Parts: sequence; structure tokens; C-alpha cells
Amino acid sequence: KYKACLFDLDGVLVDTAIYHFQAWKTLGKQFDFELSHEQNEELKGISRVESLEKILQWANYQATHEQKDRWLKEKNENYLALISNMNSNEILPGVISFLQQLKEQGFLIALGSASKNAQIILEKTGLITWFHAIIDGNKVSKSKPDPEVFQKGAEALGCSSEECIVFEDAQAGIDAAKAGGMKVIGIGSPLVLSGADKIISSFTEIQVSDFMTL
Ligand code: B16
Ligand code: MG
Repeated sequence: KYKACLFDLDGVLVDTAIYHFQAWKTLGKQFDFELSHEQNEELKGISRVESLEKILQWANYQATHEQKDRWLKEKNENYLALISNMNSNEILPGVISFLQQLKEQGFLIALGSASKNAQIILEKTGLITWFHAIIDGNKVSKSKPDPEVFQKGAEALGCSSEECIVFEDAQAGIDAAKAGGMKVIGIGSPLVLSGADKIISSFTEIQVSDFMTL
């Protein structure tokens, strides 16, 4: 019954969350703010602009439009520097063999990421060759938990939402998939994630046959 898999990028295929964390931490120094790991969890899956807004709220800092624009640019420059040496070693465990299985079984594969840097990360890691469609932060106007990114992914593959399974590490992404009427497999801990149809801690734990019955 399922024909397509839609993958989030950061935290699902590669662990760029650590780079986002470092880049925001560096930026935070400018307004004396130290981002915690718990706060970083809340930034997963949400857009760059929304992340900055949250951080400024936590820091209790009233920034001007000019400051915000400059800081968004600076954060991305920090981030791009951090990911500049990424390679296939940073693909998370089990991902390639899972993609291989999907390919052998004729599944369509799309990316559904909030990141505007998705394309470059897919290229650097060599993951790009697996994808039939790429929907990233440049192609959506509403960010997760809005279902737009996954709906556009399904549309690009010519599939209905019932035919898609989403793989997500962020609560906002799980909520987005559910809002789009899709089944979703959470990657992470059941202590942090809720509402997924199944939760696994990594792709080493899953076979195609495990989700066909969902
Ligand atoms: P960028 P995903 C998301 O990617 C990240 O989880 C989130 O932390 C980040 O703020 C967002 O991309 C925007 O990223 O600054 O590169 O445009 O998890 O949806 O693949
Ligand atoms: Mg993610």
C-alpha cells in the first residue's frame, strides 16, 4: 500500500543538529546568551527565522530588524563553515542500507526538509543520487508543523498522502506529517517524541517489512 518514503534531513539522514547548535551558540555570544541542549531540541525542524525568534525570546533580547537580518546571515555563515567539510562518513548508521532496500523494492524517495542548505548537504554526502524529489526550505512558505513540505513531496512523486511514510526526528516534523494525513516513523527517543506511528532509535533497527503493516 505504501509507495513512497519522505525523509527529513537534519537528524534523520545526517547529524547536522550539532552544527546548528554550534552555530547558534557562537551567534548567541553577541547578546550574552548560552543556548542549552534542551533548548536546541526545540529548534529541531523549525526554520532559521523562527529559531532566531525563539532564541531572542529566551535571551529576553529586543533586536531591531537590521540586527535580526545580520544575525541570520551570520548564523548561516557560521553553519556553512561548519558543514563545509561534510562527507559520506556523516551519513547516520543504517541509512544507506535502508535506502538500498527501498530502491530494490521500487519505492519512491523524497526529501522534506526545513533547511535552505539541504541541497548542499545532500551533495557533500553523496546522498543526492537516491532522491526522486527534493523539497527544502527554499520551496515552502509554511514551516513544520504545517504539512506543506510533505504534501509538496508527495505531490512531486505523484503519490497520495496515504501512500507515503515520513521519517522524522523532530516533534514539529511528526506533527507536520500527521497534519498531512501521513504515517510517520519517529527517529529518536519515545521520551521526547509523541504522536508517531512507530519510533526507532536508528535505521539499523528497521526493515521495509516492519512498516508495511502500519
Ligand atoms: P537552515 P530538517 C531543519 O532541518 C533543522 O532541523 C533546523 O534545526 C533548522 O533550523 C532548519 O532546518 C533550517 O535550516 O538554516 O539550514 O535553513 O530537520 O527539517 O531537515
Ligand atoms: Mg530533523
